[in-house]
Parts: sequence; C-alpha cells; structure tokens
Amino acid sequence: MSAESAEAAESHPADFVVVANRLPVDRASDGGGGTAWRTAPGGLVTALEPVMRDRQGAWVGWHGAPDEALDPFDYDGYHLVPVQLSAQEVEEYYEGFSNGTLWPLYHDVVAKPEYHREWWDAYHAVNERFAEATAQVAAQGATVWVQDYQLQLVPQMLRQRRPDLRIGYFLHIPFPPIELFQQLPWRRQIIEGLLGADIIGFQTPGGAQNFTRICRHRLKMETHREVVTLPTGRSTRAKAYPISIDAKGLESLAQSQATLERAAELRRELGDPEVLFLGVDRLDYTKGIYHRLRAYGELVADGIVDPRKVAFLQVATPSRERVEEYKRLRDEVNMLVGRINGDLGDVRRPAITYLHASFPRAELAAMYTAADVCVVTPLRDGMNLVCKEYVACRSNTDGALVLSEFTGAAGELRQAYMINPYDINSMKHGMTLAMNDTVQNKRRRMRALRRQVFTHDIDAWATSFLDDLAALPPAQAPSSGPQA
Ligand code: GDG
Repeated sequence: MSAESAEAAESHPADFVVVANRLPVDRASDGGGGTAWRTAPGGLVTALEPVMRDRQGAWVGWHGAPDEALDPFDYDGYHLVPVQLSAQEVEEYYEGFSNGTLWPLYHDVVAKPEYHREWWDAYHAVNERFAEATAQVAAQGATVWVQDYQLQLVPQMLRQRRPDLRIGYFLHIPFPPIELFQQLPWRRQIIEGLLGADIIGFQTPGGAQNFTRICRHRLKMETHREVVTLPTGRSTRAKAYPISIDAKGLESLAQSQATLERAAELRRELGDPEVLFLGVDRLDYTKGIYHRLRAYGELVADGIVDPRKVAFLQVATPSRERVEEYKRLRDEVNMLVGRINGDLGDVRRPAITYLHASFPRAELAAMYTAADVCVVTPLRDGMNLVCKEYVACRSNTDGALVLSEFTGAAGELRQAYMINPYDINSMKHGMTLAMNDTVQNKRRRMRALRRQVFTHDIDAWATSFLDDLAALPPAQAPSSGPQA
C-alpha cells in the first residue's frame, strides 16, 4: 500500500469491513470515451448494502485490472479499497492456485488439481497484501468479514496484525472431506489460516464437519461440536450458514410487466413449445452441463421427448476462459450440442438452444418465468443459487425443479425432483417425471420450495452470520487500532 493510500485509509477507519477477491464494482464505458465505476450485480452486495451504510463500511478487493495501482475511493456510499495484483499474480494466485488447485480439489476432484509451489507462493503473497490492506482500514474493534477460497490465509494474517478485530470468514464452495483435502501440500497452512477467524461459515453442516474433523485428526486439536479449541486457548466456531438470494427483489422483477412480456416473447421465439426446459450456469465443469445435455439427448433419441414439442434452452455464461480445463469443457459442450442437434434436431427447431453468453438480470428473470422445468445438475456445488432463483420467479406455483443431490441447496430444497448426475438414468427419470407429473403434484412441491426460499433469504443469511459474530465476547487482545 502506498503512503498516500495508507493515509487515505487512516482517515476512513471502518467499523465493518468486507474482504473479497473482487470489489463490488466494475469499470464500464461512460459513453464519452472514458470509464466509470458501476455496481457489479450480486447477492452479496445486495445483502451487505444496509450493513455497509449503517456501519461506515469498507470493502477490500481487487478491482479487476492487472498491474494497476488505485488509491482507495468512495463510491455510492461505500469506501472501496483496491488491492493491486500484477499480471503474473493474476495467473498464479487467481487462475493458478485458486482456480487450478483449490477449485477442483474442493469440488471432489471432478477435475485434476494441479500443485505448483510458485502458485502457492503467489497465493501466500497476495493473501498477505489483502490482510495488510484490511489492517490499515479497519477501525479499533471493527468487524471484518472475509469471503471465499481465494483468501483462506487472511483470517490468521489479519489476527496477527490486528488482534482487536472480530473476524468472520465464509466459504462459498464446499469444504472437502479429509481424504481429499490431505492431498494438498499446504493443508496445515490453510487450516491455520482459517482458524484465525472467530467464526468460519460453511454452506452445509457437512462442510463444517469436514473442517472440524481435520482439526481433530490432523492437527490434534480439541473439538466439541462446532467449537475448535486452539493450543493457545482461543476458540473458533465452524458452522453452516446456507447462503440464499434476494427472493423478494427477484420475484418483483419477474412479476413486472416488462419481464412477463419478454417471457411470452421468449417462448414464441423458441417455437411455442409445450414444455420448455432451462439450464443456467457458468460454463464450469462442476455444473454437470455435459452430463445433463447428454441425458436430454438420450431422451430425444429414445423418443421420450419430441423436439417438435419440447425445447431446451441452455445458457452457459463464459467463465475463467484462460484456464485450460475450461477451454476443454467449452469445446466438449460445443461438440455435444452440435452432435445432438445434427442427429436429432428438426428443420424447424434444434433439440437444444445453446447460448454461450451472459445476459442482463432481467433477461434471466424472463427465462426463469418462461421455463416449465429448470434443470440444475452439478457434480458438486457449494450451494447453487440458480435453483433458488428459479423458485423465486414461480409466483404462480407452477414449474418444476430438477436438482442434483450434490448441491448444497439439496439439503434445503427437498421437494425438488432429486437426481444423481453421475447416473444418467436417474437424470433421464428426473427430467421425465418433472415434465409429466400432475399439476397438483408440481404445485405442492413448488409451494414447499417457495416457503423455504422466501423464509431463508439473503438477508436472513447475512443477519444470522453477523448476529453470531456480534454475540461473541469482545476480542481479548490488547487494542492497537489501525496501523500505518
Ligand atoms: C459460488 C458457488 C454458491 C449466471 N449467468 C448469468 C448470471 N448468472 C448468475 C446466476 C446466479 C449466479 O450467477 C451463479 O450462482 P451459482 O450459485 O449457481 O454458482 P457460482 O458462480 O459457482 O457461485 C456456489 C455461490 O458462490 C454463492 O455462495 O451458491 O455454490 O460455486 O446468481 O443468476 N447473472 C447474469 N447474467 C448471466 O448470464 N446477470
């Protein structure tokens, strides 16, 4: 951090600090040849907005451009603290260790994790920089909430610098079982890094249990239910906080006249099918897109689905395109869709309409509103928000959700048509049942799903985490305040 930015941070001590890989803003063209910041849409920003405003919040994160140093700045009521990353760090810390090592390892090794010491070194160095920037901006006794797998070392690094802080951490992806986690050459450092937090939040109880089991068996720490006691006597909690969505906000977008009109138009554009299937995912190998489309292709080939009457719309948002595994997946899905449409499509319409693009939120809401069946088939997923978004948009209590058992959401959305994505027959059966079930059954299931999503929304998630953090006794450590 430059001397000027340290000064700027000191003049903005924040009582509440969010630390995430990315800042909640993107740079976009301002129309006049320059650029301007724009809020990056996302559940986390929406959920934390009131807390950020009430408590003089600051957000520490990368601003998205490599090799660019930016001083902290205020935007729309937030104090934003950009962390600089070099192009090599983006390659080694972000694309490398975060997305080439941790992401596949934490998702049940559905792709092969790569272990490189230079990637680890970059991850360590970048985590150190995030911890330093946070230590500079946090006010005396502030609450800090660190997000996700890119920053697992930050809690401990921050505690060493600022023992007066209350530190929470939330992992958005699964935490793997010990048998897989122990592959990681830096497993001890990661666990110790996380243990710097007062509360470590996971998407599911299973993730929290995997973590406490590792503390007990590998680090020989004392654990009692969700509490892990460190050799220093300090204790940390590992607990599930299933994340959710802004259900009311999305529902009102879905019910707007413009969305309803667009939904009807979409169905017309797709040839007025009797049944419309929908998939929406980042193009990621964890999401089971290939498996899902293969199963659907078989339904068409078997004659169970008639492509003249049924349409499948698959949105695959471009993601991590510089990572090798993602390039391969993109080619594989392209080829599969080409093959299915070439073999089974009709002159009037393809069996699968495949869109490799990203869309505005309102267009997604129109897709959810238009679809009769939403198909969510990850091989492993921390939570999965798409299924919750679909449910939030079904205010007529119609529609059916096909959901993989391997998502965090499966623990909550028990009334979905559950499938095992590794079992192609199970997927075919789930999709067929969802398509053909009685209206009564579908409504009964959808009502239960909606109750769950609306009573456990993103506000409830943020509030329960932050309330638990606030209820802990104040940090025992001597106070030090922001350091220059
Ligand atoms: C991680 C965990 C966990 C998708 N395409 C477009 C678009 N989206 C939006 C969806 C949804 C979000 O992206 C995807 O959320 P998911 O939960 O499905 O998946 P990840 O990105 O993998 O997220 C996951 C999540 O963190 C939260 O903790 O649930 O398990 O992997 O909101 O709507 N949004 C727009 N255009 C698109 O084209 N606007």
